[in-house]
Amino acid sequence: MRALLVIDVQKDFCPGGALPVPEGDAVVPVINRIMPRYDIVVFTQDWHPADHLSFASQHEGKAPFETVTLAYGEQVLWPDHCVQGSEGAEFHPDLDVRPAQAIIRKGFRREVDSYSAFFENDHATPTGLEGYLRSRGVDEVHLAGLATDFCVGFSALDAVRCGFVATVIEDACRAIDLEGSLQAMREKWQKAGVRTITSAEI
Ligand code: VGL
Ligand code: ZN
Repeated sequence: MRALLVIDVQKDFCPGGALPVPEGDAVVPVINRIMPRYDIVVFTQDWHPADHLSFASQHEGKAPFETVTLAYGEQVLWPDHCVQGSEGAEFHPDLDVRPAQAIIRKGFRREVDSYSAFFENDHATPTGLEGYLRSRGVDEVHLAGLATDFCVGFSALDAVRCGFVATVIEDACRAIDLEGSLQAMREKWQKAGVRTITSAEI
């Protein structure tokens, strides 16, 4: 069984949102087109409490895109985004939500961010996605969504770590690209054995 993981295609990550990924909305038609090709489609949704510690607003004297050290290590600080129940946390209005068989929410604990769809940023607390996919007989995952160099990227690395064959569909993703983070992620993928394709190759 092959699953498509659609990562964080939410208003706040699209142009006009709180943490816009350049051309973030360009992934929507690509994802809508490819979803019917998969046995299983899972969406993720970044889902933070209003006082989440990944928000610069929670750290005196800190600005977005600076870093702090939290209990589990270094954490980039972001503008407030994807607050639980807010409009910005909604999926992009043009994303076809009908094929989603499960929706995994992440980043809902104040103290821990969660880029990966599989584990929170402490690299230990599971989201439950691994068990969901395994119990549904999945052996291979493809990844699409936002952002290539954060939530998509770390999800792909953790997918391999969980024993799935993992492939990122590059034209179905867009990057934030903070200080070389996209190139750094590509190198991590290569070392870990994450594959990359374009949607034309599916
Ligand atoms: C993301 C930064 C903060 C992402 C989520 O979806 O890539 N990036 N929260
Ligand atoms: Zn977030």
